[in-house]
Amino acid sequence: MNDKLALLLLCALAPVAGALAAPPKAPGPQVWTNTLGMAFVKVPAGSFWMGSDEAPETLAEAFPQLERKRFTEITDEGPAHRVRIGRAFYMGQHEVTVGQFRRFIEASGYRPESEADGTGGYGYNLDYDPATTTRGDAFEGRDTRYSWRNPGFPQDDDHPVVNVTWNDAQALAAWLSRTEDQRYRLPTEAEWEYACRAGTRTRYPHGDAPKGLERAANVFDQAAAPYWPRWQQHALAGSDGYAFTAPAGRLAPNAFGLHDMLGNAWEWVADWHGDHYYAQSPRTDPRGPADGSVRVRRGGSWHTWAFYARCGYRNWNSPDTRYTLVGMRLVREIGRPRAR
Ligand SMILES: [Ca+2]
Ligand SMILES: [Ca+2]
Repeated sequence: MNDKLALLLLCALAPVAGALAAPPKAPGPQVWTNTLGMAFVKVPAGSFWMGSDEAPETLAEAFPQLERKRFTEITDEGPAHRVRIGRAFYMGQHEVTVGQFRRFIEASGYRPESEADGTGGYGYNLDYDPATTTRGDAFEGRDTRYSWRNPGFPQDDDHPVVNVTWNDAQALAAWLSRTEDQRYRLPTEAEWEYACRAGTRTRYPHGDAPKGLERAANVFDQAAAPYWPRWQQHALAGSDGYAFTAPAGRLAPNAFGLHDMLGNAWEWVADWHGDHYYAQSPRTDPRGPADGSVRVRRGGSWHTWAFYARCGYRNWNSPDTRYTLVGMRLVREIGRPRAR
């Protein structure tokens, strides 16, 4: 081989050699996208410790700015117990967004409860004073000015939809199931917590301390505190960059590749709430009490203090509740044909 030919060969091979030498990319989550543009991540079957039974004294030490009674009000988080999730499922990688919800409304003709019942939703209003209302709600409402279309602060199409009810979530899941011939639903409470923890057992996926939460969760932080100066002492020390909702997926994902499980919007789950349910729940695929009056929501929101944005924290509302802080995320089942 003469020198010229050798040089030509070397040049031809160089890009290939370069490509082969490139370090392998870390594998991302396996993502599946549906007709509304919702991304879903496969969450494997497995077991985890659900709930929390930390002593009030321990929590008081960790959250010194909170009154002690707050630590005795959360006995529904215990006992911590081992739960098996019997089959893999697709979990929404993000909360359902405003744009996805709008496409659902336009395609289905569904009227969200806040509009159908004529009472509206809740919204942020700088001039609103909770002291002027009997319920003392933190936000103005119900008011027909507010709905999923308008929570009183600007939202782009990629922000999580709020002011949606548990019943609205059921309607979206049913419509998607019908049009795509799949089985969509809200996650069970156990699936939600399993997905939130993603293999961890600490208060937050990154550990027990609120510090660091700002990298993965849009909560009540230094960006939000100027809007609510009287709650300044409860703001996270760091800044996640958002005073109100953040575009879905802007902050770091957990080990399953899921974004915003904590913070941004509270997420409806399928289960009724039961104060003593964990003491007697089935150890495999629990589905919540057989009946009840309030449905569970999980994960905290853009307005939530760190203590209430733990993976184990449970809150609830009636299924027709719509609020500035509450949204949803869906599950798509794997390998289970839709019931006909
Ligand atoms: Ca924030
Ligand atoms: Ca969330």
